[in-house]
Amino acid sequence: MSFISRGFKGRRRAGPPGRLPPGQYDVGEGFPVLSAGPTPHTPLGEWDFSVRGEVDHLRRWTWDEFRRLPRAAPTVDIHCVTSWSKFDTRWEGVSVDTLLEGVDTPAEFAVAFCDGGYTTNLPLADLRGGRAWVVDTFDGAPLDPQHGGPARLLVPHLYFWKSAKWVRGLTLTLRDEPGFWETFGYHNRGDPWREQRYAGD
Ligand SMILES: Nc1nc2c(c(=O)[nH]1)N[C@H]1C(S)=C(S)[C@@H](COP(=O)(O)O)O[C@H]1N2
Ligand SMILES: [Mo]
Repeated sequence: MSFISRGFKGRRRAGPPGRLPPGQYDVGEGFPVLSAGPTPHTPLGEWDFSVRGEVDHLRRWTWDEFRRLPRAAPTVDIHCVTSWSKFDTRWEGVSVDTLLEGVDTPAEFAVAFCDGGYTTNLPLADLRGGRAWVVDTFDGAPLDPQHGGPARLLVPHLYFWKSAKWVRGLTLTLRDEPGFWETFGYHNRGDPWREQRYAGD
């Protein structure tokens, strides 16, 4: 009965109909910070983004080169495995499709790697097709270091741990290699609509 669940859930909101995956609640205006370690601060002059591994040749962009790539401005809902969701988050950056353009590869998987050592694995198919970005701007302002600035991966159709903060590149791989949380028992793919939170879900 709805009045009972409202009593138990307190201020937790349901959000717009049809947009809240199972077991999630709408965090509203808040934006929690979840980091497994300290926030790295890489000077932009030392920053680069590379696509490496199973590639015909290494792709690498300096910060200035990255900033000159064609830009995209996705507004998306994000879903953290700890059960908060946030609707209509506004980002700007570069589509992963743009970064993979012309890359000749037999790889079917990728590992995103980051300053600080965090990694997360994804099927390349989840990074293609206009569903993944490397973003440097949130809500019209440079991405806060706590939230992954200067740049983070954004893969909103999967749980937010796949959206690697302080991302520095993608290693394309023939075989699927579990990343940081995936090694600690989180689901390998992490589709929030199928509630793939932990291995075996
Ligand atoms: N490099 C790095 N990226 C990361 C993490 C991390 O610890 N290190 N945490 C992940 C998890 S579990 C979540 S829920 C989101 C949190 O992003 P936020 O701090 O911007 O909310 O970042 C993901 N990306
Ligand atoms: Mo998370």
